[in-house]
Amino acid sequence: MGLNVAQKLIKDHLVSGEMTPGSEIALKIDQTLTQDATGTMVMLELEAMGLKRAKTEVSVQYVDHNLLQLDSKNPDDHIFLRSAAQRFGIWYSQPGNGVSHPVHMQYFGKPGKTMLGSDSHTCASGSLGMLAIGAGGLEVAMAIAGEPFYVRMPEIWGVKLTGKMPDWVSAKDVILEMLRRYGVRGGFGRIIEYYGPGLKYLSAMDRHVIANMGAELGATTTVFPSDDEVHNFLKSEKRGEDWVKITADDDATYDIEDEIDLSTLEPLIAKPSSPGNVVPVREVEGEPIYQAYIGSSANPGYRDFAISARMVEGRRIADGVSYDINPTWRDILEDLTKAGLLFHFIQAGGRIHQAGCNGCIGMGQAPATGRNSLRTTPRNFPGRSGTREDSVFLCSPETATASALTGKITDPRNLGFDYPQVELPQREKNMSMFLAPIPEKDALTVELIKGPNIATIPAMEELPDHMEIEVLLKVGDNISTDEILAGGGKVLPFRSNLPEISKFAFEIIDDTYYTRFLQARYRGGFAVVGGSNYGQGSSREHAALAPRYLGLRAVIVKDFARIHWQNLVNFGVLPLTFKNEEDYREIDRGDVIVLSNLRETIKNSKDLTVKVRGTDKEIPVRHDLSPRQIDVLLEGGLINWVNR
Ligand code: MIC
Repeated sequence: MGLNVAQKLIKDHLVSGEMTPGSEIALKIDQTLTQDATGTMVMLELEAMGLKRAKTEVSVQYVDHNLLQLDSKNPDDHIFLRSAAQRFGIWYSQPGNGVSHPVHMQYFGKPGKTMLGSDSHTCASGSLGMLAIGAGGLEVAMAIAGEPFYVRMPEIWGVKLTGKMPDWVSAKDVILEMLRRYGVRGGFGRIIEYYGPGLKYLSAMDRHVIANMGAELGATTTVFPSDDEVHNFLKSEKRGEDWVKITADDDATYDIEDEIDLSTLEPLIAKPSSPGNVVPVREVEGEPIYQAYIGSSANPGYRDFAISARMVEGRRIADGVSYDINPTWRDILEDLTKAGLLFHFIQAGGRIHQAGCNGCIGMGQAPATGRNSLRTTPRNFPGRSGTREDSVFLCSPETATASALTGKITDPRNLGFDYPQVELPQREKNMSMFLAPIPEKDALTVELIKGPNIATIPAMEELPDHMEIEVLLKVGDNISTDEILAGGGKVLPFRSNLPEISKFAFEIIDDTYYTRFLQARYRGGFAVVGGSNYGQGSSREHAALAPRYLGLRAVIVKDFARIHWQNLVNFGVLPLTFKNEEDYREIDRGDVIVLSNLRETIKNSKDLTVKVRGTDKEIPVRHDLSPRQIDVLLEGGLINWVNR
């Protein structure tokens, strides 16, 4: 039987396991991507493993998240990362070069290759016919060291695209349509593969928009075929020789079949505070806005900026609106400047920011309390913008810019002028802001330069056989890692300092937690109980590591998001799910739960019983760990496991 694109990519990289959905497979990893907010930990982990040199074909360390230099912490991290990249044979992309995902696609992405990245939006490179997956930093460190990546074989969800998008509708509306239909857990355990005649109207960068936000559907990744459009893209980047054709066989099938007729789409918008809260723009039209924000890895391309620039050309942004222009990468700034388009933004009253992640992860540009902010970014989880009481909507550049012009949420079709046409520029290849790896003999003598804020990861003890721990926190559905451990200007500078960053654990939910966690730590730790899709969003391993450092030993939920579940295991936290979802009601905050004979039980069975002390409640729960993960957990986490 013929294979689809995802199956071909997996088959070519399969190290062990069966390609049967649900069973654990191991994949050879060709490329890695790390960014500064997760990369400092990765480099410390490589140091702890005693790695001599990266074993991948290409590994790149980007600096794009922590660009606010309020004091020496972030610049110290940049210098550390630069030294570590040189030490381990990794490319280094300097601050100012731009957001990892589009930059990687432009300079390093290759059809047919696998990539593991310590950022959940790594999947964006699926736009080129790569198998690109987001994971926790420790797993990326393992991949850099040449180890395979373990993941459950996903189901392949084929989405056939037909028709052509109408004017004022663009790629962002396609992924918002997927989120409207299926919500933030719709892609769990799946790879989304787009195919069909509609593809010819989607440029490689449009596909990046769609692949990027597959993360918001909870998908393992997204893939597109490597077709003529990908070839054209690589040729325009002067890398035509890197192209190989990868398309689904004629008789290929999918585990799940689906279709979107692009011609029926209209401008869509995700309301606060979930990317899954999608409605047509016309339903919320007229609401006053405070901010319109352009850029981020979710709308990074030249087209996205150029269309917005043409829309504001010769016009003024509405009074009182902050129109924030975040040119995702340096080349975009060059191209917009050469084409004279930057001028239109400036003249219309736009605020120009540097190339990087910026306000997407709360590093500046926070909106005013309760005021509506329209963003082309991928996420609007509560508080992620940096403002606790925020009201963030996600939409296309067309909708954000239309709303900036009128001062209220506006369906761009109602602006009353024609849809601007955009020509893609001829660009020069400019790698001047990359530092290439140096030869191994020189690299081995490079010293790691650690500023005072860079702390070594403390040792973690193995899984105890008996736990009697208090449930300190009970949360509902869809808790994101932004709520477990926030980003933003206050917290991100501590990404390389676990004791300090742990002070912010769950702070967005309740800022009294830190002291209560510390007290619980001395009583043997604590547990968290949650609803469905626990830990959705970012790949940040700090969201597992910081609570673990404070004494988190078990999390019991209805179900987990993929990357966070894996991160919990990697740092020795027992992830359990209720066998009967209604039992979520049976455990309350303040209850002390008892887990006995744990080490033997998890080895021999998937089923466990949680007792609630002082009651006769016995609650059946499950773990879904592979034998390898059980070993890791018994050791107290992946670092201990690797060391032993
Ligand atoms: C995000 O979009 O949430 C981030 C910030 O890029 C994260 C990575 C991080 O927390 O460092 C992600 O997506 O994994």
